[in-house]
Parts: sequence; C-alpha cells; structure tokens
Amino acid sequence: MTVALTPLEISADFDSGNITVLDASDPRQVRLAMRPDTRSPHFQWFHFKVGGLTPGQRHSFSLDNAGESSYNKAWSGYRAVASYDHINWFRVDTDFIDGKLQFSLEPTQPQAWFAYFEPYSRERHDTLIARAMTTAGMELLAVGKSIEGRDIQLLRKGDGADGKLKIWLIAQQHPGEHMSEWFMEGVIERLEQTQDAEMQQLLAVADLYLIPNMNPDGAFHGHLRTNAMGKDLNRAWQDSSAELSPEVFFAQAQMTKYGVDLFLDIHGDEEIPYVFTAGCEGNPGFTPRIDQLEQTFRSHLGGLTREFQSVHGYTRDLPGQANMTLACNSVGQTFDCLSLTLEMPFKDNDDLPDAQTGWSGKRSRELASYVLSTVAHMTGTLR
Ligand code: GEM
Ligand code: ZN
Repeated sequence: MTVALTPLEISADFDSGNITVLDASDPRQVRLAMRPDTRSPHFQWFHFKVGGLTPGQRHSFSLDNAGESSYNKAWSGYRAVASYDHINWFRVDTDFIDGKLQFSLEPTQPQAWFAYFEPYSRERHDTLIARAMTTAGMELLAVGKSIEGRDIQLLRKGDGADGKLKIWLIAQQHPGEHMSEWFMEGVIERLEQTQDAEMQQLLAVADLYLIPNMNPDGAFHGHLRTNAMGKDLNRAWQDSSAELSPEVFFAQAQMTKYGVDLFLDIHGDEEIPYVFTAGCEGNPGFTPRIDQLEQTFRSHLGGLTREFQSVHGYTRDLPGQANMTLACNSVGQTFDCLSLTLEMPFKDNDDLPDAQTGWSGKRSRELASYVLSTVAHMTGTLR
C-alpha cells in the first residue's frame, strides 16, 4: 500500500522565480515546465520553492519542456542546484532523458529551493552597491534605467584623472547567468582590501568602471536571455535604443563619455564545463597587438589558477566574420582595446570538479580576484 504524502506547495512568485506546475498531484513525481522570457521564446532558467516535502521520502521533479529549451544540448552532464535555506546550495542527482530534465532529492527538511544556478538576488545586488560605495571606496558615477525602471548602476573606483587607464567590467547582460554578478561581488570584495598592494599598484594607473548588473528586469523575472522587451542585450550593441535596449544604450553612452582601455563582459555558458574567454579575432580591427594582449591575458590568468583554461571554449571567428552586435566585439572595435567575453560554467570546471557544488557563486567570486591580478599585471601593456 502506498502511503499518502502531504501535498506539495510549489511557488516561484519571487525574485528570479521561474516555474510552471504541470502536475503536482503525486508528491513523489512532480511534472513542471520552464516559462519563456517575456516577449521571447528563450528559456532555460528555473528557480522555485517546494514546501510540504516529507523528510526521508525521495521526491522527483521533471522539467518536461527541457528538450525544447534554448540550449537543449547543454543538459547532458548538468546537475540542478538545491538549497534548504536559500543561501547554501548543493548539486542534486540529475538526468536528461527523453527531452525531460529529471532531478530528485531525499530531503532532510520540509522545504527546499531548486534552481538552474545559485541565484543572485536584487536584494543582494542592492547590498553590493552599498558595499561598493562604502567599504570599497567606489563612487556611483551614473545611473541608467531599465525598461521597467530599475537602476543600472555604473560604479567607479578611482578619480577619473587624465591619463588613468579605464578598465570596464559589465555583468549579467544575460539575466539567467547569475554567476556573473557573483563574479562582480568578488571584484568589489577585493577592492575592499585596503592593504592590497597589487590593487594599489593597479589603482595608481587605472580606474575601474563596473556595471554589476546590466539586466535587472530580466533577472527579476527569471529570464534566461533577454530584457523586458525580449531583446538579447548581447545582440544590441550596433543598434541599441532607449525604447528597446536602454540598458545597452546607457552603457554605450557612458563608455563614449569616459573611454575604454580594457573591457570584460562577464557571462555564463550552459554547455561548456570550463571557464574560458572569447575574443575579437573576427573583428575588422583585430591586430597583432590585440592578439598578443588576448594571449597574455589568457596565459597569465591560466598561470594563476586552474579555474581558468584556454583549451576549451567557443570556435574562433574567422577573420572579418565577427558578429559586431556583441558587446565584446563592438567595444573592442570602437575603442581598439583588449576586449573579452569571460565565460563561467553552469555545470562545473571539469579540470577541478566539485561534486558537492559544481561551479558556484563562491568560485565565481574567487575567480574575480585572479582576473583583477591579471589586469594589474597588464596595465603597462594595454596602450
Ligand atoms: C555569448 S558570446 C558568443 C561569442 N562567440 C564567439 N564565437 N566569440 C553570446 O552572447 O552568445 C556569450 C554568452 O551568451 O554567454
Ligand atoms: Zn551570456
């Protein structure tokens, strides 16, 4: 005889929540679906809470539309994340079978959250901005507005004096790539270390321009890829507009105002289980100088940490074949500067796998420190 279990309460009506319940009548086997971005067919992000779990009873969840998601080849080798406190996250047993992503948990608590990756909340973002302006000595240089009116903060560490290098880092153009704002937290954390000799050397010659979250609307709504108008911001850098992509329009205006000597666009990748960069090799303005800078960045960062590598990554663009609507390519071309997309995995770094967490917010934060050391190492060569 099958013992009746407490009915489950499944919710996603919170910051970055995304789930649709198809059938939760059997608490042992729940059928769910991911909801697409607003005004866009993109989907892959999920984040939901389950109450009424029976500790010691295995509960299984199936995302029945995973086979139609934006990067449906990326589910192989992927493990969903879970948390009992919405703070500490761990990976759970996951399979991708017949187009359905199936994961299960034998809970120790009566409630749990599940997500595609460790979420970075708007509340934590607001705290991070406050930390940046107080303990990290950054100024709020400008504030743009998203489609729905959320603040896009541009922070600067440094006085903007003539002759200072302008180092730009932007994050989460793609709202589901929450690892990118975890990375930005690591940047700000390092800048809080007032006795950090390497940062003092960097800041003597360079100012840091940070946009920790380029797409707050998409993040809040649990989108994978687009803003509230269904626009992929990393395809808007040739035709940004106040009406459809105000987030990019704002960033470009600030870059034009202050200039750019190094640009890093921080992203996450669904499929490749490594940290890597993509460069501007396909740009019409790509030169041996830029090529050398890209190689120096990659070899130095790879020498600092095994959390970065250059063996695995995207196929290089052919000469003159770059997609100039991407931030990295557009900024690299416009400012003739070192410009890279930095990719962290939704899965894990297979060179240093962590069975408990996979890739995580903590590892994203730690990577940022090595990236800043690499930037500091390169200041004498950027121009
Ligand atoms: C990627 S960037 C793709 C860069 N590809 C090459 N070959 N340079 C995107 O926007 O699709 C970034 C991301 O989504 O993580
Ligand atoms: Zn991205």
